[in-house]
Order: sequence, then structure tokens, then C-alpha cells
Amino acid sequence: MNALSPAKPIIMRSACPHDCPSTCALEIEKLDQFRIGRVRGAEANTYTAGVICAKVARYAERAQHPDRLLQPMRRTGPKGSGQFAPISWDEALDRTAEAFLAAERKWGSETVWPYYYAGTMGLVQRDGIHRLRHAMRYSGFHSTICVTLAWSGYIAGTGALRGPDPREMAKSDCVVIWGTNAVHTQVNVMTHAIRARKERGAKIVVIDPYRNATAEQADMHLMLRPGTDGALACAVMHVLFRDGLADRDYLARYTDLPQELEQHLQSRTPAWAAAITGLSVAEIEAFAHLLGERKRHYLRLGYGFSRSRNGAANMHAAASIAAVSGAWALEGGGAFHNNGAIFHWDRSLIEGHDLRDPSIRMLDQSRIGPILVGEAEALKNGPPVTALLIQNTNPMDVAPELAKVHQGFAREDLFTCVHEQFMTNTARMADIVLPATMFTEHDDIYQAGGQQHILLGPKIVDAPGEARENHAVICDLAQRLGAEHRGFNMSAREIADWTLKASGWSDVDTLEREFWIDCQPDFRASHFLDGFGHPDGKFRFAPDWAAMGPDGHKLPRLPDHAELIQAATAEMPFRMVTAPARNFLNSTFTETPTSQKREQRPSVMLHPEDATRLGVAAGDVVRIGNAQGDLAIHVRLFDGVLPGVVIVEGIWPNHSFIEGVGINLLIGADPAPPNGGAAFHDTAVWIRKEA
Ligand SMILES: Nc1nc2c(c(=O)[nH]1)N[C@H]1C(S)=C(S)[C@@H](COP(=O)(O)OP(=O)(O)OC[C@H]3O[C@@H](n4cnc5c(=O)[nH]c(N)nc54)[C@H](O)[C@@H]3O)O[C@H]1N2
Ligand SMILES: Nc1nc2c(c(=O)[nH]1)N[C@H]1C(S)=C(S)[C@@H](COP(=O)(O)OP(=O)(O)OC[C@H]3O[C@@H](n4cnc5c(=O)[nH]c(N)nc54)[C@H](O)[C@@H]3O)O[C@H]1N2
Ligand code: SF4
Ligand SMILES: [Mo]
Repeated sequence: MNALSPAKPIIMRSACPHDCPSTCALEIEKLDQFRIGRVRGAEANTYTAGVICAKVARYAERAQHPDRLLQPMRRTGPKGSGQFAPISWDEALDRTAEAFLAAERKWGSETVWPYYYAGTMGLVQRDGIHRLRHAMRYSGFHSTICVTLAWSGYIAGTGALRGPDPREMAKSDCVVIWGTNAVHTQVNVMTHAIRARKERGAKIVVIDPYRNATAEQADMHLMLRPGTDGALACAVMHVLFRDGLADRDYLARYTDLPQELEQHLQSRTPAWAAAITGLSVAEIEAFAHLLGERKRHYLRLGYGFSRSRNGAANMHAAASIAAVSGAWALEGGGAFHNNGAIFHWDRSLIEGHDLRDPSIRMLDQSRIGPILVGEAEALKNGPPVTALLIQNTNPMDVAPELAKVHQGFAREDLFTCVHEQFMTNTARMADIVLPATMFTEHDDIYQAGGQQHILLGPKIVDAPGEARENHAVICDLAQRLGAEHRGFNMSAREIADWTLKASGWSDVDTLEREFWIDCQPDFRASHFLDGFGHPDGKFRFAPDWAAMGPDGHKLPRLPDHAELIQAATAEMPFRMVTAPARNFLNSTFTETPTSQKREQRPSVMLHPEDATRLGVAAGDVVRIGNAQGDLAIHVRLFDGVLPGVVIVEGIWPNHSFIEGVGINLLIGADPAPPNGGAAFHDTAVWIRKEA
């Protein structure tokens, strides 16, 4: 090679760290000590199969962004002013530890609330914060913002969070993409579904309130009202029983109460469901017959349709279809949501389980607004939260009931330390801001939810400036706070190594050589052929909801339409869904110019008939509101939605909105049954033409 030609980049293996069910196996170009180049999907990984989303393919734009936080800072102006001065790491950590100790002296240890989420999905870097909270007896974290409703609903039926191998979608005769906008949120589902169509003539069905990018690719799109999937599922099962398409042998062997279910469904006719869902009787009949005729159907159940107050019941009802049809027993058949249980992690070292005291209060992640404004019930009648340690999440933009969140973060008696990669709206409210590494700059292990691999994400480049990994920050704070645990004296790689071994997998060195571990259980186990996860081995049509959380009694005994949603009323005639944007990932990538340019600006997608009725045109500004508040937003006309339903894509940051407050101003923080969870797609609103 001559001296002038650029060196060929080295290709490094990694895993996508983002909060996405796909957890892609990556190949990353290393350009030099600090810089990465192009990111590609690993061809050899049977789930990733060489495909990743566009936003991660251009990761260099995010990793080498000029706005990366590079040094610790302390606040010098009023809260939220954005006035900060650089300080040393020692001073930043000393100040944070002193503030936590002072808060504890005044209010007791539960006044400190470590608050985190899945900005990185790495097990060590994400979950190590629990070790600190257990060691210090800080308030616990009941994590509800994302998965609780969906997981509760799926496990209610199956008894275990796992299912048929997601790669089997390619061997299905009918892939039903239910309440997930896979083209945006987990592109690899499309890879396998489209393979099934190409290789076996499979049909692709999409069930979603709007004609999103996934529905554009479907053979059949069932465009229903949000929060009505339980009704659709019941009518489908009604038809299967009615028309001799139910698998009675399967039902007798593998399910709890098939006769009672059949009886119950007699009144859940397609006409009944049509009135609730907004679908036609013909559409419902056609879908049920498609499933009956193509018994090898794979129901790929997403998160979107669980983000309603009846979401857990809807998830359970949808999964029940595969038990009536008997699809569970076939290759390419069954219902799949998430593979969490197949990894059987021993998390004790990462999370410091030996130090856990179950008597310490648990605070609900989604209720950070009510908690920070001091609502007694949200605080479990305990002390106020006067100190926060935040990693990997941006609640000022993403949490429900934003008015309370914003009011709470502005409290003068609240000390906030935020560890971040960028000056997010949450970091802007902090007293101390700490710069964080990105996944290419630290070691971690990753577990897929929407597939079946454990992957290694090793440090590939040096961090810019003074950025530090989460694990190091937790250990440094532990030392200053006097917290003791062996995990605080180990490296991230050592913890990963111990955890892999303790969980019955290989070790980090082996993982480094082999890149990933395929953890999918065998066919019989994946398809529950030796029984479902409940003690009696049966799929439960009648779940024990009451055992699953304090509000379980609100859910129906058998699959049904649970009237718990914020129904449209004369005052609030529209139902709003706040679906994910393609070029953002939650609040991440809202900082990269390419993503900003592609998404343009926040807008409400309104059916042309609704627009005419409101007297508004494309590009106009409307005011949209409910009891929690109101905001101004631009109109986009869109006929791929039922009149009366509106869509707002993306968790845009507050400052992207005309009046500086984001869409979650309108989202409720009330806990959905059985065990909490935010109903992001279940909001009734009014819309008016802006004067
Ligand atoms: N590009 C991109 N990718 C992402 C994310 C992102 O923000 N952007 N977020 C990531 C995260 S954290 C998660 S948890 C996953 C979530 O990914 P998904 O499982 O796809 O879930 P959602 O993003 O909540 O919503 C997906 C779809 O559900 C639909 N939906 C809403 N209400 C209903 C309903 O009542 N019934 C039915 N049938 N459908 C409904 C919405 O219209 C939307 O099209 O995606 C991850 N990937
Ligand atoms: N309206 C509406 N609101 C929603 C949703 C919706 O569909 N609609 N979806 C909800 C869902 S499902 C979720 S999961 C939440 C997610 O919302 P967030 O938790 O805010 O999600 P992310 O954007 O994944 O990650 C947040 C931050 O983590 C930081 N980060 C990444 N890696 C690291 C690291 O290694 N260390 C540190 N210290 N920081 C890091 C990133 O810079 C980013 O700012 O939003 C919820 N809010
Ligand atoms: S599809 Fe999901 S897991 Fe794959 S690269 Fe994109 S964000 Fe990461
Ligand atoms: Mo999520």
C-alpha cells in the first residue's frame, strides 16, 4: 500500500445497544483510535442476516457528533437555563456523593431515586445502577414505561416469556404483524416475513390503526380503532369455533377451559366486533378464514397494541388465537412476543441481589411526574424524592404527564445528576452533568428480545474527551458513598464473564471468538409441546390476573373487549396514537442532522374528512388537548387511518414543538392493569383550528 492511500479500515464485531427488539449483530469499520466508519449488519448471524436500519448504519454521525458531552459540568445558572461550567471528574463525583449523603441525612435513604432505562441494553452498563441502589437502600424502580403491559398479557396465557423461533417466520404460511410497525421499529421481522412470502407464498397481515410503512407492504391490513384488538381476537376465535376451524384435540390437550371459552365467545360475533373495532364484518371473516386455512400462522405480537389501558388483556386475547387454532404445535406457527426467558440470566452480581431489601419502597418509572411533584400516593406515602441519579433515559421528553415532569425537575430542593452522551432536555435540568461513553467505547454483553442471541459488544475505540462508562461512574460513586460489594471492584468485562458462566453459558473469551450464542431452545420447548409455562402445563384462557398485580381484578376473566380505554366523547372526539418515528429511536437520534431532516417536524396526521370538518388544511396549525393540557402542532393530511383517529409519530424533544412542550403533555401516567404501564397510544383529545 502506498503511503498516500488511506489504510483499509479494520472490521470489528459488535451488537446494536439500542432499545430495539432486533438487537442486530454488527460489523463496524474502525478508522482509527477514536473513529468508526460504516456500520453493517452481520451476514453470518441468522437473525440479522446482513440487514440493519438506516439510522444505525450511519452511526458515525452520532458517535462523532460535535455536540457529544466531553467533560463533567456543574450548573451555574437557574435550573434549565443551560448555563454550566466545566469541572473535574473528582469534583463532579464528590459533589454528587455529598448531595446524596445530605439528602439521606435529612429524609432517609429512600429520598434518593436512581432512575435509568434502556438507552443502552448492555446488561452490565444498564443494570449496574441497581447494585448501587441496593447497597445504599435507595428507592426502588418499578420499571413500567415499556414492556410491563405486553409481557403481563403474554405471560398470562403462556406462563413464560418465550416462544417459537423468530426465524421460523420464514417457514410460515401467514405472518401476522400485530401492533408493531416493524419497518420502523425492528426491521428484521420484515426480512423473515418477506422470505416466507417469496419462498412459500405466505400472506402478510398487518393489524394497526394506521397504514404505516409496515402496512404498506402487507397483503391484508386491518385498520382498526386503537385499543380494540381484544374484540377482534374474540371475533376471530368465534369464527374458528363456529366454522369448524378450531383444533379441538389441541384445545383438549393444551388449554385450560376450552368449553367455557367457546360458550363465552358465542356472543362475540364479527358484527359485535365490527361495531367496536371499526372493521367490517367481511374483513373480520376474511382474516379468520385466512388463519383457519393457513394453520401454519405466526402471530408476531408487538408492543404497540399493548400501550392501552386494556393492553394486557388485548395481548392475551391475541395470543389465545394460536391456542384455538392449534398453530402453536406447527413449525412456522404460534404466537411470539419476546424471548426474555430463554437466557436464564443470573443477574445477582450485576444487580447486587444479595444486598436487596424487599421492604424498601418501589417507585413507578412511568409516574415520575406525580412522584416529583410530591403526590403522596405516587410516593407510597413515603418521603419526597430530593435526589436523582439518571442514566440512559430522557424523562423530560419521553415520560407521560409532561407538565408534572417539567414542574418536578424544576424544583429547587431537588438535586439531579444526569450521566449522558448529549445535552438532552433531562441533562439540561441537572445540577451535575457527566459525559458518557457510547457502545463502541466500552465493554458489554447484550441479549436480544425479539430473537435468540447473546452478543458481545467490546470496546472498539477510545472515548472522546473525558467520557466515562456507566459502570465506572457507579463504582466511583459507590466508593465515595461507602457502598460495598465485590461488583464495585471488578471491570465490566469481568462482570460479564462471571454472569455468562453463572447463567450456564460460555465465557467472554469464547464469546469474543464466536461472536454470539444462539440460545433458542429446541423445537418441542419453543412450541410448548411438553406444556406451557404454568404448573399444569396448560395455556390459560382464564388467567390469574389478580396474582399479576394490584389492578388485576379490573381485567376480564376470559378474552374480551375490556372497556378501560379513554373512549372518544362529545368533548374529546378523537383518539390519538403516538407511534414511533422511523429515523428516531425514542429520544435518541433526535440530535443527528440526517434524522432531523428526514422527520422534518412534529405533526398530527389527520383524516381528510376530519380536516374538512375542522376547517383545516395541510400545513395549518391546530390546537390539540385534553384535561391535562393542550399544544399547537402542524397538520398532515393522511387517509390511511379511520376518521376520528389521529397519529403523531415520534418522541420529538420538547423544543421541536411550537410552544416548547412535547406530545406527552397529553399522555396519562395512571397505571394500567394488572401491574402498571403507560398507555402511550390510548388518549382521547379535542382538536381545534388555531385562531
Ligand atoms: N425507529 C424506531 N425504532 C424503535 C423505536 C422508535 O421510537 N423508533 N422504539 C423502540 C422501543 S423502546 C420499543 S419498545 C419498540 C416498540 O416497537 P413496536 O412493538 O413496534 O411498538 P410501538 O412502537 O409502541 O407501536 C407500533 C405500532 O403499534 C400501533 N398501535 C398503537 N395502538 C394500537 C392498537 O391499539 N392496536 C394495534 N393493533 N396497533 C396499535 C401503532 O400505530 C404503531 O404502528 O421499538 C423500538 N424501535
Ligand atoms: N409518546 C410516546 N412516548 C413514549 C413512547 C411512545 O411510543 N410514545 N415509548 C416509550 C418507550 S417504549 C420507551 S422504552 C421510552 C424510552 O425513552 P428513553 O428512555 O428516553 O429512550 P432512549 O432514547 O432509548 O434512551 C435515552 C438516553 O440514553 C442515552 N444513552 C445511551 N447509551 C448510554 C450509555 O451507555 N450511558 C448513558 N449514561 N446514557 C446513554 C441516550 O443518549 C439517550 O438520551 O419512551 C417512552 N415514551
Ligand atoms: S434495527 Fe434495531 S437493533 Fe438493528 S441496528 Fe437498527 S436499532 Fe439496532
Ligand atoms: Mo420501549
